[in-house]
Amino acid sequence: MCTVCGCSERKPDGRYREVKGGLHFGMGHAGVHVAGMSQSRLVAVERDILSKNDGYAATNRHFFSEKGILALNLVSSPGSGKTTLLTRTITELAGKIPVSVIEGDQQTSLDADRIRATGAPAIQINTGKGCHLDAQMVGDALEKMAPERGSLMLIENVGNLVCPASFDLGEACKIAILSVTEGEDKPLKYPDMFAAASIMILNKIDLLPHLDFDVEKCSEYARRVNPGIEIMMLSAKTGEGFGRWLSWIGENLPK
Ligand SMILES: Nc1nc2c(ncn2[C@@H]2O[C@H](COP(=O)(O)OP(=O)(O)OP(=O)(O)O)[C@@H](O)[C@H]2O)c(=O)[nH]1
Ligand SMILES: [Mg+2]
Repeated sequence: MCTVCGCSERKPDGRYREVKGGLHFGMGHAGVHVAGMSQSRLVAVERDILSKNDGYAATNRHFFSEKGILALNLVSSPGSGKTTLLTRTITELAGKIPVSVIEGDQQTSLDADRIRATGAPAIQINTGKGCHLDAQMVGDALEKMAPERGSLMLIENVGNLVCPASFDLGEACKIAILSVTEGEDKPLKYPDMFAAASIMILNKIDLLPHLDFDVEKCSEYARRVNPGIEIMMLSAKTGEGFGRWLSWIGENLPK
């Protein structure tokens, strides 16, 4: 019997494994540790949460498919440039593709205000203590927004490189944005996010001359966790590299 939480699992399987230089709490079958909760209980709770989420995600995906909408889920750490990327994307696509935005943040409507300033419709979701958007929240926002047929729906997730990886919102794909000021090691440190993403956008490349960020190494790390990931380099500030991003959107809009 575990002396800490009273579960029937024993250390190291139930709580941690000793690894070189430390303790790894993610090697039990739940892949995560919560104080006082057994691995099997954790697996049951996660399955319950994610299966309910998947039901809502399927409804959202059906909605997008029926309306010929390309929905993208933008995920990253705080401040990597998601909203800047969105505002430039909206401006560049003005008069060509209608765009609407769902913004996710714990608090404030600052990002939705930035989007609305471009003229595009935006709805802000505040998650309170929550660290990610879930599919039910997005479904509620869709009911209020009624996005146009054949449009682009950009969903900016809460700035967090961990939790949004696990939640399907019904999007066509997740796009991970990593700015070059964050360091090239992030795909290895937060592998779930880069494994879940179809594209990694390396943003803020205008700053590369001032940094020691290793683009080759970062790309190799991203491909190590996700061999199929597409990598785009751009600057949401200057617009450098934006052509490829805009072409990708055009190619992936439902015909
Ligand atoms: N130099 C440079 N700065 C950028 C670029 N993109 C964004 N920034 C700056 O980075 C800061 C954060 O940008 P945001 O677009 O607010 O980042 P975000 O990911 O939406 O942030 P959260 O919503 O808080 O997670 C701002 O000061 C932007 O002006 C870029 O390509 N180059
Ligand atoms: Mg933002």
